[in-house]
Amino acid sequence: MSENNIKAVIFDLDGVIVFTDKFHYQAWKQMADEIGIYFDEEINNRLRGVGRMESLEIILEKYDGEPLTDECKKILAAKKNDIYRGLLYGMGPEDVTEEVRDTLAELRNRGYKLSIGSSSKNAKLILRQVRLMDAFDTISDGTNISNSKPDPEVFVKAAEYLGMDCHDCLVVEDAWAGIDAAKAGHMLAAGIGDAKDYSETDYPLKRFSDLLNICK
Ligand code: B16
Ligand code: MG
Repeated sequence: MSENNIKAVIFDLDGVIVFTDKFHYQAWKQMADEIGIYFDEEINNRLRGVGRMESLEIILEKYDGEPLTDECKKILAAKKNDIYRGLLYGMGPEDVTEEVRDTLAELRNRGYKLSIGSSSKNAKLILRQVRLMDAFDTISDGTNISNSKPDPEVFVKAAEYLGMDCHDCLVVEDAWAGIDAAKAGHMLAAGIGDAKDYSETDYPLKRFSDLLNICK
């Protein structure tokens, strides 16, 4: 075990373990085109780590038609999700790098408990597709929370499922909102990708396997 208190590692999924950004983009783009709303990759970047309905609200900032009912918004989100899931079924084990697989296995080998902490309601489908279900002790995802990141709920639930104190958990995130969620949950936060240079990040990761220098 390491010099710090870390006993468990909670991983965000999208942007950390797998990269489904392009599928989110394609699916939202198709939905937006159908109802004539402008959507681009820059707007898509703002959706990282943000829940599905909250993402739709961001996309609708460009909508200037008649106000949409909640029912209508649900239909739009469901349409996007159908397209997105269709794309996820095309994923396979090759969509996870050897570096990620080896690092997860080594962390377990060193005695750390591992969990997923993802906003996605499709997390289990993704993990099944890439054959990573067995790499984690538990999964906390969009199906067991009522509040999206930056609320800490998804990570606090993960700690609870693992039987761990929040102070003993390290969260690994690519989104600023996810780092804020970890800090709000009194956890340490490692940032990769966009979150690497965020001021609230405790441990910047140049690459995924850098985790092995933190969790010794
Ligand atoms: P779904 P993460 C997040 O996953 C994605 O980053 C975000 O773009 C997406 O809107 C959210 O999941 C909800 O996903 O529509 O599949 O429930 O980064 O928290 O693993
Ligand atoms: Mg993410």
